[in-house]
Amino acid sequence: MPLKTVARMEIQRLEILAPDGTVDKALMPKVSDELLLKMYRLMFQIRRFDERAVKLQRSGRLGTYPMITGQEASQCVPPLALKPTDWVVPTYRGGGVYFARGMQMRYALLYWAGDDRGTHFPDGSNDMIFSIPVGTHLTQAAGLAWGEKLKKTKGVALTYCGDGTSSKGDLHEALTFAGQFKLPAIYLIENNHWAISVPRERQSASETLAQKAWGYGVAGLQVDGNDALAVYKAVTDAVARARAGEGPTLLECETYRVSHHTTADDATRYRSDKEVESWKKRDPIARMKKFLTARKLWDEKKEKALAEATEAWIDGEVEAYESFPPPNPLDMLANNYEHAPRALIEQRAELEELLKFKGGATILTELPPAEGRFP
Ligand SMILES: Cc1ncc(C[n+]2csc(CCOP(=O)(O)OP(=O)(O)O)c2C)c(N)n1
Ligand SMILES: [Mg+2]
Repeated sequence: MPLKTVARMEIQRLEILAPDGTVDKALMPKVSDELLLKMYRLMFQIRRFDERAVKLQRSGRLGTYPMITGQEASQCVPPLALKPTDWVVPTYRGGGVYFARGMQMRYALLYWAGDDRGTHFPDGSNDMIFSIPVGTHLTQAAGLAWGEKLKKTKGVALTYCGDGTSSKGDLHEALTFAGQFKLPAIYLIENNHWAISVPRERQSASETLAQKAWGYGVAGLQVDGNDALAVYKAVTDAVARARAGEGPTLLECETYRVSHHTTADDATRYRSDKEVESWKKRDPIARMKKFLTARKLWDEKKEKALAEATEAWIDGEVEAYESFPPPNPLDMLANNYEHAPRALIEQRAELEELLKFKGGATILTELPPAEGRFP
C-alpha cells in the first residue's frame, strides 16, 4: 500500500518588472504615477546616500556602516504599503526602510557614529531602531503584532531579516508564535545571497527560504526583490491579509548585496567579480528607470534635477549630523533600565566625577578596575 499524502507544499515566485523595464501586465498592481515616481526617487536617493556614507566612513567621519546598494527595492518599497501607525522593525541593513518611513538621515548617521542620539524618532512613530544582533528583533515584531491584534487596531508589524538570520532559532520561534496566533505580521527575508562570507548555498539545504513559512502555517511567497512592483504587490497583499485577520506572511525577497558586508569587510576575498557583475544587470533602480521612461514619466532632465537635489539634500544631512554637539559620555549609561542597579548608579556617579575633574575630556581608560566593588 502506498503511503497516503497528507499535505503538499508549493512555493510561488512573483516577478512583474523585468530587468529590461517591461512589465507583466496581468500581474501589475494598481499604483498611481505619483507612487511609481516616489518609489524611484526613494531608491535613487538612498543609493546616493549609501555612496556618501561609505566615503564618510573611509575618511574617518563615520563608524562602521552596512551598505544598502542593490537592495533598494526590498528596502524602500514595503513601507509604502503601510500606514504610519503600523510597526516597522528593521535590521542594521535597513537604512532604506528607515528613509522610506520618513526619517531624517542625519540621525542614521549619528547612529552609525555610535551616538545614542541616533536612536531618536519623532513622537508617535512606530518604528524600531536597526537591530544589530541578528534575529533578536523577530520575536519582538511578533509581540508588537500581537499587541495590535489584542487592541483590535488592525495595525500590522513588518519586520526584516537576512538569509543568514533565517537560519537562527529566533525566526522559528517568531513564526511558530505568529502562525499559531494568526498575527498581523509580515516577515520579509532579504535574501541578498550572502551572510558576511557565507553564501546562500551553504546557509541552508532548504530549496527556497519562502518555504520555511509552510512549517508554521504561515503564507509564504518568493519575490524578485529587485523588482519594485513585485515587492509592492507582495507586501500590499500581505498587509491586506493581515488586516483581514488572515494571519502572517513570510516573503523571501531575492536580491543581492552588491557591496561589502559592511565597511569593515572585504568581499573580494570570498566572491568573484563575475558574480557581482551578473547581479548588477538586475539592478532595481535601472529597471525602474527604463519602465518609467517608457511610460513617459521620466527623462534625463528629470534625472539630472533629482541628482542635484539629492546631492544638496545629502550635504544638508551630513552638515546637520556633523553639527551635533559631542555626546555626553554619561549617556552611555542612560536608558538601559527603568530602575538602574546599584552598580550602574555607582559607575555613573564615578564617571560624572571624573568628567568634572577632566573638564569633560574622554578619559574612560583611566577608570579604576571594577572588580570586587559590587555585591
Ligand atoms: C546574535 C548575533 N550573532 C552574530 C552576529 C554577527 N553578524 C553580523 S551580520 C551577520 C550575518 C547576517 O547575514 P544575513 O542575515 O544574511 O544579513 P545581511 O548582513 O546579509 O543583510 C552576523 C553573523 C550578530 N550581529 N548578532
Ligand atoms: Mg544576507
